[in-house]
Amino acid sequence: MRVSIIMGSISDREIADAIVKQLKEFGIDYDAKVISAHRAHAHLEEYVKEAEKDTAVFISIAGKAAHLGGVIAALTTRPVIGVPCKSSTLGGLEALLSTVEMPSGVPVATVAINGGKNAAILACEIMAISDENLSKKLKDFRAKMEEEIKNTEYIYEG
Ligand code: RP5
Repeated sequence: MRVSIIMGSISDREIADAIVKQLKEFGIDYDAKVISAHRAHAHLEEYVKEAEKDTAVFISIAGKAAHLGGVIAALTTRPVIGVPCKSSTLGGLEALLSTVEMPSGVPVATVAINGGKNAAILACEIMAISDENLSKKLKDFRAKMEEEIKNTEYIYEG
């Protein structure tokens, strides 16, 4: 099983890059596509229906009127993680609210604005429920973070 990443526009590619980087570190297979919910809705439906056969988790990346995560969630019962993107106009708050405020019944698990890395980690955590190998990788990942924090020194340079 893999993670399917769908971005609303190629302009979201930096967030996709952060997700792919983290998934690769965990050794998780992925697929990444650009499919806008409003510019290509028929293609989105076709893609999600086909992709869900091999997909454990979908990650949507969208900015502005960010309905992509909600539309994907409407088309599948696989978990959907939404990454709201920062915009030059409203700073991403609009995308955060559009993504997180799903009406009851069809959830989108929403991470922080531009939170691609956390989206990948959360996808890994979901997949690790039934995968001992992934579970161990997550524990090692946390231990490494803790070690880095312990080794971080503060030196006053004033
Ligand atoms: C959303 O609108 C995309 O996800 C992107 O974040 C934003 C701007 O898209 P472009 O106009 O750059 O294609 O649909």
